[in-house]
Amino acid sequence: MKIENSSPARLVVVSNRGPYYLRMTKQGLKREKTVGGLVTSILPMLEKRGGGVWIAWGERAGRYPGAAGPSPFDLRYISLTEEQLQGYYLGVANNALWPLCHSFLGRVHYDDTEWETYRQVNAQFAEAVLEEAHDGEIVWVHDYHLALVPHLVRQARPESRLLFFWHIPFPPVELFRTLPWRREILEGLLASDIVGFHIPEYADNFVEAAVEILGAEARGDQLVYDGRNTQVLARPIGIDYEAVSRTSRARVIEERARRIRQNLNGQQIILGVERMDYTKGIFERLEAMERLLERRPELYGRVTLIQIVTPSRNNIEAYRQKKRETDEIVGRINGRFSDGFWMPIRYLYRSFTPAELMAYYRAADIALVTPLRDGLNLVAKEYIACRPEADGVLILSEFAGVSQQLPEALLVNPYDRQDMVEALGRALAMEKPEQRERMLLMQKRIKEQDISWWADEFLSRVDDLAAAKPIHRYSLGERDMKPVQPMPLVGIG
Ligand code: GDG
Repeated sequence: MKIENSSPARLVVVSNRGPYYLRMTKQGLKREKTVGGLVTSILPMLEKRGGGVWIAWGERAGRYPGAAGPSPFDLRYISLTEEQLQGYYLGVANNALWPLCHSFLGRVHYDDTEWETYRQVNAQFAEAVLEEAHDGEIVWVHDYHLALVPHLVRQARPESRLLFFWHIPFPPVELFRTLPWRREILEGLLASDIVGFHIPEYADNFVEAAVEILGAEARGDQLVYDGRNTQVLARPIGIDYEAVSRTSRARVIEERARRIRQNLNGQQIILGVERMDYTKGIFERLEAMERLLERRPELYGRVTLIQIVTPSRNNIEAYRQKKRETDEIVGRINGRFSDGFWMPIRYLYRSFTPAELMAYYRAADIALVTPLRDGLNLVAKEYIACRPEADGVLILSEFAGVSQQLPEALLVNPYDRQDMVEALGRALAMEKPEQRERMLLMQKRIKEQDISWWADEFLSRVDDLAAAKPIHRYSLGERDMKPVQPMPLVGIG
């Protein structure tokens, strides 16, 4: 079933960041797409669905029909004060939940005052939801910034149809226990009809936390708590494969890719693309590159790593620190190995347009996607979609959720430099037939499990729940308890 036909219900999407930055110019209001994994997938989903509203934080608060452009949905931007952003976004979301969920316990900072702000801001989002959502509409809340919203909406409007998707890993219960607000977060999420994660490991961690910390009861894929059921579902988010693949074949992108290759005189190109973040393993990857060059002098002048890093969260010290470390190691490696004609690392620290990015994907012989931990990772999927000749090699961290969908990639442990060096060696030497065999399998899967598939996996289920229409809607046994199809992924325990 395609999303277009799956349900007539209008969708209310709620997330911290919206799809566009809006700024006033002499020509009027201009919009510019924001960068990040959530927007990459959710924007085409809402566009395809053809109606709805997206509620998010935005500097220009207000309601924008057509999302201030020709979009088929409206935007509702909520304004937050500097102090609120500090506590809710930089504090709880980025200094507590982000490191905790990526298992970086040493970077975690818990602060009660910031938590108060997080609650306050979640209440503000919930209020906007209550204003925007009408009877029968589906409210789909996204990510760890807004974990309390489902509970707040449910309290005010018990019959709401609520979905929640958690885009980052959900940590093992031993780590999650350290969170002072663990009960509230779990209760917040359990007010949803469905809570979604990318892969079964995160869903299992969540179920374990709900059982151990809240005393919820696990029944199949349902959690029973406080007199109601919540379905827990693992489905990896997709990209708009057809659109990405089609655009990447455009003449202008081909031409740009050709120029990138020409500039590097036919060298083999290795590519890294990410936001500046300590979870993405940029530093470790550069160390692996250094070791490769130490061991293989015959590669001098024959291989270049293009490392694109998009500035992100640079008002947090941990991020500024990572930026300094990255600058230093790039300087060290280039200083050590460059010979005046060749430079092993091209380090591009800025934001690119989607078209520019696609040209890099097309130009690269190898994509090096080696986060230390990543909920899923869309860069790997985009690289695959941008290989019309079905060539190229993907080196992928086993700690990225997407590795479960892509066993044909060269899987590596990003903490193990030797493993990374060996994978680079293998990738540089891989013959075209092997590249093709692996790439075709990956393309098939990522194309099938695209954004429409993913959205439909959730939306059709929430429709089924509504169709069941029990009298006491949330009491056990009255919901549609049909078993969920086994997850169509490979290699999951
Ligand atoms: C979170 C989770 C999960 C990057 N630089 C530029 C740019 N990008 C785009 C990429 C890609 C997106 O940003 C990054 O997505 P990721 O999935 O790799 O990572 P996060 O932003 O951390 O996303 C992640 C995701 O949510 C979805 O659930 O996969 O695990 O952490 O689309 O192409 N885009 C443009 N210019 C850039 O310079 N235009």
